[in-house]
Amino acid sequence: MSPESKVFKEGLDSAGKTTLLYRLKLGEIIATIPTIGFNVESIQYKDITFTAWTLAAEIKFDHYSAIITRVLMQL
Ligand SMILES: Nc1nc2c(ncn2[C@@H]2O[C@H](COP(=O)(O)OP(=O)(O)OP(=O)(O)O)[C@@H](O)[C@H]2O)c(=O)[nH]1
Ligand SMILES: [Mg+2]
Repeated sequence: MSPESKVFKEGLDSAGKTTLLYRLKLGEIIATIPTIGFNVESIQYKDITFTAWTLAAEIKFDHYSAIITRVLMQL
């Protein structure tokens, strides 16, 4: 991973995407609720800075492909 990278995470409902995002950002496990839409956080981890997007599992690719395409174009 380059010093500044962008990461897009997608996974099954309750797979732990948001938990991992905030574990890296805050260094601790926080209580989460199911994501509505998506989370975006800029994270510094060791000597790497990256922007991480986690997308709600509830978002269905066939219904929201335009939204997802716009998100991916930011990466
Ligand atoms: N046992 C266990 N539980 C975990 C782990 N990671 C996350 N969880 C739990 O799983 C539940 C769902 O975690 P989230 O991080 O909200 O999952 P998500 O993938 O963001 O879910 P959506 O936002 O609904 O897509 C929470 O109760 C977490 O505490 C893990 O590694 N082990
Ligand atoms: Mg989530």
